[in-house]
Formats: sequence, C-alpha cells, structure tokens
Amino acid sequence: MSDPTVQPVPTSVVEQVDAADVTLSNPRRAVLSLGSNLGNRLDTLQGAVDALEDTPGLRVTAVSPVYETEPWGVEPGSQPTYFNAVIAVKTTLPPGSLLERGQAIEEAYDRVRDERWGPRTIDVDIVAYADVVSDDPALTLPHPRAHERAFVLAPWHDIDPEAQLPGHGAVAGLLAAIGREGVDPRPDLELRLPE
Ligand code: PH2
Ligand code: MG
Ligand code: MG
Repeated sequence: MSDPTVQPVPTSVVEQVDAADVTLSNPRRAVLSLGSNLGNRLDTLQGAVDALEDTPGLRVTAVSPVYETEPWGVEPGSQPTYFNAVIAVKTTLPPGSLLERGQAIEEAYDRVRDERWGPRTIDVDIVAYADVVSDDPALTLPHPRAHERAFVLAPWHDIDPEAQLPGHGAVAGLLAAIGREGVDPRPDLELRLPE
C-alpha cells in the first residue's frame, strides 16, 4: 500500500513550474513603439526609455532616431505632431507583464484615455514580441496596425534593417510599399540608450 503521508504532486503544478522556468531562463526580444504629442515630447520619450530600462527583467538593447510625425488616423491639423521612436529590448517578462509595465509608465505620465487616438503624453505599444502571433483582444501580437504605420516601420528599420514583422514579412519591404510621407527625421534630437 502507498504511504498516505506522501502527497502526489499535481501534474498542473509541475507544468506551471516548467513554464515559469522557460520564461525566466529564456530572454526574448521585443520591439516597442513610443509616441508622444503632448507636453515635452522628447523628455517624455527619454523618461519612458529610462523607466523601461529600470524594469527588472528588461534590458534596452537599441534606441532608434527620433522622428516628427503627422498624427495618423485623425483629422489633419486636429492634433500636435508626434515624436516617435522605436526601441528593442531583451526581456524575461512575458508579453502580458510587458504590457502592464508599459501601461504603468503611461499612467506615470498622466496619460488620459478619453478618445481613440486622442493626443497623449506617451503611448508605449508592443510592436512585436519574439515571433508570437496572437489575436488575444487584450494584447494582439504583432501590433495590428504596425505594418501600415511608417512612424513605426521607419525607426524600426533604422535599428534593424533585417527586421521581420511576424505575419507580414520584411519591415524594409513594408516601408518601401507605404512610403515615408509625414514621417520626418529629427537628427537634431537624440534619445540616450541607458548605460
Ligand atoms: N499613435 C496613435 C494614433 N496616431 N500618429 C502618429 N504620428 N504617431 C503615433 O504614435 C500615433 C499616431 C495611436 O496609438
Ligand atoms: Mg498606439
Ligand atoms: Mg497604446
């Protein structure tokens, strides 16, 4: 007869430990888009980069040039222009935790969400996370509109000319197809890669 004091380990627990272990020991690459069109746009973008670098389990590996961009998806002239940039990170955070961290940074900058595509102090979007493709409404991956936004593709292409957008192909080709209208480099401005 088996010893009644020895409890069998439930299979589900064993699987959870394994899943956590894989995430913790396996940093993933992700690409984030940063945008600001209210307040001190450059300082805010730098603050977001620094806050991301300060996140346990996350390292910023590349920071793109800064672009000044026409607001996309809204009436022309109805909003200030954006500063946009893209960063590459290496992280042990799973996608949902990375999303929460981005939202916490948005809240720290008093981001207001009262209209779709309304002006904002800071928007932190996950453009791509490893090669994950997901239609989870809480976090669609890759970002559902990244392939049609030059303000994402141009800075991404700058930091990784070979980049691929999962499900859509080469960033270089996508960018060539849509063009760079309304997306102007600002070589006089620079974001620092945290030490
Ligand atoms: N973000 C939006 C909507 N429109 N336009 C530009 N130029 N840059 C953005 O970051 C941006 C936008 C929603 O997130
Ligand atoms: Mg966005
Ligand atoms: Mg967003």
